[in-house]
Formats: sequence, structure tokens, C-alpha cells
Amino acid sequence: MLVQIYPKSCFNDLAVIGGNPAFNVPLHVGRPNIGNRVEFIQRINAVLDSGWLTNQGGQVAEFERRVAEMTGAKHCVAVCNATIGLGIVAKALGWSGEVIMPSLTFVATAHAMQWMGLTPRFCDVDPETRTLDAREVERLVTSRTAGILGVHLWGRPCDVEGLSAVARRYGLGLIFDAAHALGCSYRGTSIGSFGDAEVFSFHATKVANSFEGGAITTNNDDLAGRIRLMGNFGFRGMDNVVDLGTNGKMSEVSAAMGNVSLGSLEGFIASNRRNYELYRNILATQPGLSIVAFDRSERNNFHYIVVEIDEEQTGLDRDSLLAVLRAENVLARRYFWPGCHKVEPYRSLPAYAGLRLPVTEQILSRNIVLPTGTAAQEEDVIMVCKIIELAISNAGAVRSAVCARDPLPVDA
Ligand code: T4K
Repeated sequence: MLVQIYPKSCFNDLAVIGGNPAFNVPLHVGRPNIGNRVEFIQRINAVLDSGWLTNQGGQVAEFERRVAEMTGAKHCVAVCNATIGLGIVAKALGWSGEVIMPSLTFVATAHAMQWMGLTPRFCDVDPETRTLDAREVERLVTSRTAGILGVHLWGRPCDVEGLSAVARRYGLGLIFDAAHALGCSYRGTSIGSFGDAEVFSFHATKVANSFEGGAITTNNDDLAGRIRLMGNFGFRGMDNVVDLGTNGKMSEVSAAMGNVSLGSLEGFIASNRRNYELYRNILATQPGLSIVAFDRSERNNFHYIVVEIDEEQTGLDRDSLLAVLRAENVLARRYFWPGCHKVEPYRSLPAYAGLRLPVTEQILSRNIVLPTGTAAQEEDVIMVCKIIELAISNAGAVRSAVCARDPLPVDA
């Protein structure tokens, strides 16, 4: 697809002022990375020829083996998506009561627990890691707490050690939402073998995708068995239903895509890394803008380019910058604004009335996630940076121009 770029050299070129949008097709956050198409078609033909389309076929078996190998986990169970995967893990652990988790996450993390009849207990995050603050978690532990659910947000690992210590002290379960963290490490060990289990997403928008899909990893033999059972209606053998279960299976077509994606993962990460360095180098010169860093001593997938804007220093608020970018057809996102505690059903439940999470709320009022991945070329990144620079260096005029336009739609 040809993405035409209209040059932007001065303030008047900005689309928010009336210029042409920089891109004639939208530049998305979360454009899928597509691996080797020929291999994908070959795999699909093999699936069709085999007459085996789902229920633990060859593609799924290969996918599970590869994910276990790359994460170093003893077991991997493929699932239809990470949301179902999280619910299955909670059920397999026998959780009931409250689950301590961040509000600073995609709403699926909270919904997965609420859907299982568990109560999310939203906890603030550490301002440095932007993941669960272990001291805050400990403060929230009560006799109702079933477990802790950490999220390796934007591929940056949780304080695994701190959370594990709290879990051990109170005899709690600990699981990690690793939806963003394929290919990442914590203290040199791959994400995938921490806590009782970790759950990856292979959604289309993730660094490696299987259209829709997820993978649960664990080192616990018993738990792995229960997870597999519960993801397949509770069947042990052909006619033997031994437990409550659901349908959490991944199809062969999804697994085929997953296998192709895993084969190209290094290349996807290299594109992300190139884009990240470019964004960082260019935007680092802008006072009041910072890019959430990746720890260079760890393995990262560089999949979420998160920029934080300081309104006092730049003179520009986050939503005005977002409006400028969207006018240029750069569909940047406010992941995960406004936070789970501020969306339904949580915000209307008495348990969450008046809940304040100051660090979470501050982070979510300042951040923008920018496009990356194989679909974002170097010249696209340079153009996005140029738009941001022009907006900030003309902050006052940009604010007036944005005010004169329609506000961001509610679902923007
Ligand atoms: N935990 C965390 C921390 C998560 O981030 C997620 C999912 C989960 C759990 C649950 O995992 P899964 O159950 O999905 O496996 C998207 C994804 O739907 C969601 O999977 C993902 N996180 C989240 C971060 O992003 P939305 O509501 O932003 O989706 P949407 O439709 O707005 O698409 C995002 C962008 O990607 C758009 O700019 C369009 C673009 N896109 C999307 C698709 C599907 C494409 O260009 N092509 C595509 O095929 O949630």
C-alpha cells in the first residue's frame, strides 16, 4: 500500500491549521506484522489437506513447543486469546474473592477476572516501572485476596521479585499478564516462567500474531494439566468429562499464523527497535517530551512507543497533540486511558466509588502511543516526529486551532 506523505516544513502545513494530512492512508498503532506469506499459504494447504482444523492439531502442537522453547517455560498451552487464557488460569488456580491488579492495563485484564466472578482490586503502579507497586499491593492484601495479577505493561517487566515476595508472604497465587511481553526478559530470564503462570497475547496487534490467539506458560505440571483440561471442556480422553471447562482452544489456522510469526519475530523486533531509536533520537531534543525507556540490560520487543508529554514545559496538553496527529492521519493512541477503574462496569460499582490512583492517573493523562512495527517506515517515523516538533514549537496557536475543531469523539 502506497502511503503518500505531504511534506511539513512550517506551522501552516499542519492539517489542524488546514494543510493536507501528512498521510493519505491512516498510520495505525497496532498494524499487524505479517511474516512469510508463502510459508503461511503452505501451512494452510497442509492444514486443509490434513482434514484436521482444530482440537490440538499439528500446527498447535508446533506452536506450543516453540513458545515453550523461546520462553524457557516447561509447558505452553495455546488458547484462542489471552482474555480467555487469563480466566482459565484463574479458574485452574481455584481463585475466588479479590485479585489485586493494576488499573493501568488494557481492560481485558480486569474483565477476564470480573467475568470469572472475581473482584478486581485496582492498585497503583510504581512511577518508574509503571507496573504494580509491590508495597501498594501488600497494603491491599486482605483475607479476601485470592491472588495477584501483574501486567508487564508495554513489554516492560513487572517487579517480579517484589511481587513474588508478597505472594509468598501471604500464600497468594501470582500470575502475569504477559500480553505485551513476548521476547522480553526480567533479570536476564525470559518472561514466561515467572509466577504460577504467564499469559501472552497473539492478537493481530501484537509483536507476533496468530490473528487471534494466546499462550499460557507455566512450570507447574499439575497446573498445566488443569489448564489444558479446562480449555477443552474438561475432557480427559474421548468421553470422559472430569471437570468444568470451556472452549479456549486455538485453531490450526491461527496456530499456522502464529508459527509463521514466531519465525519472523527477530525481524519484527529489529523493525521496532529501529523505529524506537529513531523516535528517541529525534524527540529527545524536545524539552517536555520523553519516551518511556526500555532497560538495555534486558531483552525487549520495543513494540510500544510510549511518549509522555509534560504540559507545563511544552505548553501543549496531550489531547491537543493527539488531535494534531489524528488530523495528519497518524492514529496515535492513549493506551490505556482512562484506566480500568474509570470504565464500566467498575466505575459504577460502589466498591470503586471515589477510588484514586494518583500515579496511574498521572501517567494516563500524559501519554501517547505512536505507530511502529513493520508497517511504519523510517520516513514515516521522521514525519511523525516532525509533526510533533511543529506542534510543540507552535503550542499556543495549535491549542487555539484544536479548540476551534470538534473535540475528540468519545470513543476516539
Ligand atoms: N492484556 C493486555 C495488557 C492487553 O493489551 C490485551 C490486548 C489483553 C490482555 C487481551 O489479549 P487478547 O484477548 O486480545 O489476546 C487492541 C487489541 O484488540 C487487544 O488485543 C490489545 N490488547 C489492545 C492493546 O489493542 P483496541 O481496542 O485498541 O483495538 P483496535 O480495534 O482499536 O485496534 C488497534 C489498532 O490496530 C487500530 O489502530 C487498528 C489497528 N489494527 C487492528 C487490527 C485488529 C490493524 O491495523 N489491523 C488489524 O487487523 O485493542
